[in-house]
Amino acid sequence: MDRLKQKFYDKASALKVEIKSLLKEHGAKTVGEVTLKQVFGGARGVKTMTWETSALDPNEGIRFRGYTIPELREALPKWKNGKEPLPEGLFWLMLVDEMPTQEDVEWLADEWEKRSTIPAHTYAVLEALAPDTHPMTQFTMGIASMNYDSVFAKRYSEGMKKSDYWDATYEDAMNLIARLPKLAAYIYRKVYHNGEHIEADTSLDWAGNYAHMLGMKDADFTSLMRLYLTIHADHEGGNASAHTAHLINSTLADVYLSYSGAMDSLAGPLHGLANQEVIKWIFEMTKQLGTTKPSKDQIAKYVQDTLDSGRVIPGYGHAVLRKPDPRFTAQKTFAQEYIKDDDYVNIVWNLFEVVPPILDSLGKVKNPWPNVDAHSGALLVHYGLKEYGYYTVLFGVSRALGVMAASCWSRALGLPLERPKSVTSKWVKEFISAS
Ligand code: CMX
Repeated sequence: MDRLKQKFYDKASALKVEIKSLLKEHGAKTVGEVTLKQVFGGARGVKTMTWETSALDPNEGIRFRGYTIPELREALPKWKNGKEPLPEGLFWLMLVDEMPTQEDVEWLADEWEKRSTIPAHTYAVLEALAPDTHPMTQFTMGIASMNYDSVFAKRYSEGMKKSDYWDATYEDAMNLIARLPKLAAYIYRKVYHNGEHIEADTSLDWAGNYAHMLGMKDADFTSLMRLYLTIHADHEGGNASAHTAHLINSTLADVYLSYSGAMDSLAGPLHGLANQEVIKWIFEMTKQLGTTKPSKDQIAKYVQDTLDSGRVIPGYGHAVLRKPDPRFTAQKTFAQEYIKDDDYVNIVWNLFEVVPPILDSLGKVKNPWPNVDAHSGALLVHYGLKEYGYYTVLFGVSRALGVMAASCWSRALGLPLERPKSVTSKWVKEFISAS
């Protein structure tokens, strides 16, 4: 058994015993009430699952195993002389709740490199699609096609014991994460660079190799990728993509199927696709105004026009957060450190001043502040990755880290099939008259 797998097994076995006795003693305790507003309103705030890898506070934002993003930027191991945290380290932390050493992350980078081969039939699936199929559709189909060699699916069909589910899930999760940069880079080069693919550089880390296979040469872009793939990795379990994976996974479908479903969820404009929508909307603004240096008054009018036309302001608002997203702040800090006077970065910063009071004035928006998607596009454009139809794939590569770690926990803890209750509007009316 490899060192990470052994560590995970020891931790998960201990927690499983603990949860069993905790439920025996306290299983009947109430953790909250559900109002009719929540029943009709997308279950906001209803506690319905456990998710070990991260927790989201409305005011403070995300903590990964107790660490904030600025803390992780300091504490996680770096690559060679790099300044940015390595996603390998975050995966280790999320999976086993221990800060990894330099040696641990180097072992993991090496392990993922060994597991990174994409099956030939997956490339054939991608090549069979209409060439201008959206990159997220290509991504989800590529991922689903790899269920063909799922360790979990194979062992299940051979009669695997329940107590071994975690083992097969760990193998699939490690293989899937290892393959994603190659799959994602293949899609990028196929759609935007005439299929001129770039061989992996096996001496690099997971994020560094991804940047290399995309064809991005600037060392600062590689640093951005290490940070980007770290901060997008997890946002507790209730967000649409993580929750989709959790639901599918609970049927004992393997992680290729559950993660493909998660990516279908991420591809919606109210969730991950917002990162493409933000920069598209900013490009439309600069085109309409005929300048890449719009004044704050011009920006305010453009924002108001967008609202008047019945659309949302992409990159703003959140179902849980009630303050600026620390993932937005981390990207702003990166831009302040690495980038001098970029027109699109300046627009993003001016939007940060202009949008919140306008959204506040509507009197209905619960969170007028920027979310993670408000900033990422301007950074990518700065380094020359301007094909915004691809942006959600980058988000999707990162999100696998949290969702795969959490999937291992779900199987190790033996979490059951998820099956909440629905009611009809007729039931609601009868319930009201009876109460
Ligand atoms: N622009 C305009 N109106 C907004 C808004 C925004 N950015 N955010 C919320 N609102 C509106 C809602 O549409 C809703 O209006 P109606 O009552 O007329 O339907 C009202 O304000 C109340 O919504 P809310 O309770 O504040 O927000 P929700 O929890 O319902 O929705 C979210 C959250 C993210 C879908 C919403 O803020 C939004 O549409 N934002 C823009 C899209 C976006 O950036 N999504 C990315 C989120 C991060 C991610 O998952 O990647």
